[in-house]
Amino acid sequence: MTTTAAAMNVAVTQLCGRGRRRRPAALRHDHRWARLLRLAVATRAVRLVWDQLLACSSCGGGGGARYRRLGPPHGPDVLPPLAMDDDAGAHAHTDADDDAADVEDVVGLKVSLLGDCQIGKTSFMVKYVGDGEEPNGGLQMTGLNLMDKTLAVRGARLAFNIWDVAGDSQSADHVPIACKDAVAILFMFDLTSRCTLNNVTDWYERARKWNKTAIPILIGTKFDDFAQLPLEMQWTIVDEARAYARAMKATLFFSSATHNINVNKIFKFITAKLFNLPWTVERNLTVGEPIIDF
Ligand SMILES: Nc1nc2c(ncn2[C@@H]2O[C@H](COP(=O)(O)OP(=O)(O)OP(=O)(O)O)[C@@H](O)[C@H]2O)c(=O)[nH]1
Ligand SMILES: [Mg+2]
Repeated sequence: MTTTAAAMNVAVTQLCGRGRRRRPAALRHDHRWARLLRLAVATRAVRLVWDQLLACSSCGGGGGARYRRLGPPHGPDVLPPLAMDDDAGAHAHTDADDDAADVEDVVGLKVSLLGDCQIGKTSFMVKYVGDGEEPNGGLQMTGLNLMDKTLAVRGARLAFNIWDVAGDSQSADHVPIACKDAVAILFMFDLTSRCTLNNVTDWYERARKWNKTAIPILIGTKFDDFAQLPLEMQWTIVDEARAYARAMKATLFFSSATHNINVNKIFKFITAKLFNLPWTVERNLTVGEPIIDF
């Protein structure tokens, strides 16, 4: 293990240690009961969605199950079957979505994006939600962008509420609100800028103060630029990124918003993991390709 990885381990261990302050038992139980209840409702809704999807894919998209697909036909909006090149065509919520589900059965999933300046967080979010969409939402502040993407299947809807915190120091105040109640936190760094990977430790530490349960995902951005670097350099970064991911107990993805690599897949991974759905992502440890490690 590298010295950096060891240092990261120590940081994470200390962090976890600090996080173990105990609350009164009654409070803990209330909180846990509310979470369990929410999770049970959410799980039922998503299982319904998932069953419909499986039914649909098993009949080749026609016949048996009836559901309305969102966006252009080439887009894998609603948790399509896994394929390595299935990242094309993310689409924003549109008016057409509104009549796709006439039941107000929305499962909201808050996801936070954290990382240094200029590493591609906003580009990643915009790529996922849909090209041409501007960051918006019920809350607009300097340094904080919100976007929603709703996936609809007949009577059920799944809404990703994405909170994108700018990487400058003034925007760090938004970390608590962005992380609280998030189901997943995406810790992002630029694959072509090593210090942005080293700074993930700070982002992780800040985020875990406010949320100890969200699924951690480590994302190396700008894979398209990274792939142009000499292979030895790529090896070094891959090793280091994998060590960070292990220390954070995070799944590691290399992605490119520009080339739409592993953008949709990350959100599908979150959904499958949250609801224990029968969808698994394949590991890819081939240097020169977009790494996926867990
Ligand atoms: N080559 C390449 N450039 C990218 C990619 N994603 C984003 N960029 C570029 O990186 C720069 C920064 O992108 P942003 O999405 O604004 O970065 P950010 O992390 O939101 O930055 P802050 O809001 O300042 O924290 C822009 O010039 C993007 O065009 C990518 O996948 N590949
Ligand atoms: Mg941004």
